[in-house]
Amino acid sequence: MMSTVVTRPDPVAAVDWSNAENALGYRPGDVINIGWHCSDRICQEGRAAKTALIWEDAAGASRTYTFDDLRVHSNTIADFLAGLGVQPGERVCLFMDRIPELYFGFLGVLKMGGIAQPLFSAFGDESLMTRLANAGTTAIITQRKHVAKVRKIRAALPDLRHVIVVDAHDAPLREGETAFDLDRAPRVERFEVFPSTAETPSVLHYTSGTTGLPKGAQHVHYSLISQYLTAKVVLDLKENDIYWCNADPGWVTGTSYGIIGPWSNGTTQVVLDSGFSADRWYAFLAKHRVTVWYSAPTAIRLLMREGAAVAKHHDLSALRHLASVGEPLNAEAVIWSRETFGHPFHDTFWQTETGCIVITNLPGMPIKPGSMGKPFPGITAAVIDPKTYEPCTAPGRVGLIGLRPGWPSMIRGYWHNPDGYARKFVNGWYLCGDRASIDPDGYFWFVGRDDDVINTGGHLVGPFEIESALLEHPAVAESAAVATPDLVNMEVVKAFVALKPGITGDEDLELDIMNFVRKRLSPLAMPQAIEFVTSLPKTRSGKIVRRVLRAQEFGEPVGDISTLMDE
Ligand code: 6R9
Repeated sequence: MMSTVVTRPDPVAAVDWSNAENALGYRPGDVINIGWHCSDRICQEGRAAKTALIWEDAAGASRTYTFDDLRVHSNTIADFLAGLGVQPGERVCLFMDRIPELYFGFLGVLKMGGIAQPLFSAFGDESLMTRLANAGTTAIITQRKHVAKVRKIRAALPDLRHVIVVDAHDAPLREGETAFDLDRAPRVERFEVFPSTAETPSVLHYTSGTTGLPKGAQHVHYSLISQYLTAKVVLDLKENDIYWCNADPGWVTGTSYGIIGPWSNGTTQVVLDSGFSADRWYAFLAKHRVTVWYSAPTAIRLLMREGAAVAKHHDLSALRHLASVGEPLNAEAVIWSRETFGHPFHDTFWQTETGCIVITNLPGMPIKPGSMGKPFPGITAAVIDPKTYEPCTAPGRVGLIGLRPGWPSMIRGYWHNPDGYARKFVNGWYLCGDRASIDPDGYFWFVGRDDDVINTGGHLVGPFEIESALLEHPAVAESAAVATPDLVNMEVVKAFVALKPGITGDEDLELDIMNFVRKRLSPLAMPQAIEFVTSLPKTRSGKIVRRVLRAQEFGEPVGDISTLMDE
């Protein structure tokens, strides 16, 4: 019988992590620093004058930077941080819109040996607070428009010694805040890059699970090996490509494939710091003659909703390779993109924890629309039986996605949470928390998450964080946050709320609660619907059973409810 442990897709059977080590000139024990590899090394290879970044904002302002600019600007920020006394190993949070300083700052933090902690600028003060407190962050680099959120929580963050504002210009700052202006700062041509080695911590990304607050996924500099190779092979990056990854670096896609992957390959990339608009996006693709585009299913569904005709107004003939990540890529989206752009979106599956693409449709591999493809060479993936924790041998059986640990970009732990990390491993497999099946040809088919995490528009939000925020609202006694279906975002947050005695729920209260969560957490975490209930389904030990509510929302069978409390 055919085994459903799949290790190698056919088209690139010769690809191996050692290819990346050789290409990057890395030998075990060498110094390896992502910041240096993405800038200085490219310059040393004779590509200093090559364009690294073309940046544009919502208003149409645009700036272009070479790899030498990347080198010098990241040096300048690294030198500035070191000058403030920020030490190697300390966490430096990047809390900015997608402005050039975010990208240079990311490389600069890594160059001085700090741990880069990127967070979405859309986060409210409570989301920010949770993550800065957990990481014991020393410095935060932000913009004037976001500094108020930092001010609100600063007194509760004793480790936060430096608040750096990149666009203060001559506006007054508060005591303990420091202005940094890249255009005015003396250019630092030479900076002694921190001699990090393979296991030196590099990036800390916060990701949501079912229980507890978000966990800090801790990456190391050696992750570069995986990110370099998967960007080159899966995204098919070539010397003359113009590459666009429309992910924000607050999300792992925006760092692994919005900074490290492309720049370690010396690829020119474009960044659009602006919200979604089909016309704007197509105009951007056309203007810059983008050749490789890495996007996400929700964005693709939004484009589909606008209709193929909008695309026809723009010259998208430069596009040659499309890829997608973050949520299930439905078959219709693959077929639509083939018809509209002449190229199908290639699905890629991975996680904050994996650091790189692990299951994918490689370029040249026949695509089965709706399937995630096969494991990347060097990754051993299987569907694990949830009872025996052995790989399912029968094709088509649904089980848990399991990966054999040990590839370069796998996280080395959750920050200050070794137990949480240990719980992800069973019987020698790292369990992703997702369910899938494998067909007789070895293609993986995503089925759903195996926990209560809500995937809204490709962003994971944890029910615990939302419920904690809900409980702070004066009218709320108890709550459960679950996913409810949505045409564009696939899932959105719905909250079931039991009110305190004497309070009745009405539309005003509903809006008030929604805004309350939006301000504290983020627009994505905000419940799009609130249902007032008198009680919530619970286990006999008093735990709220979200899966019952979720199943109702999706019209699915509720499953075994024999342990639920009879209310
Ligand atoms: C990169 C990233 C990881 C979770 C993952 C799964 C979902 C990601 C997917 C996908 C179906 C795909 N996911 N890619 N589901 N098809 N191609 O998304 O990281 O934010 O940690 O999310 O996202 O549920 O476990 P992260």
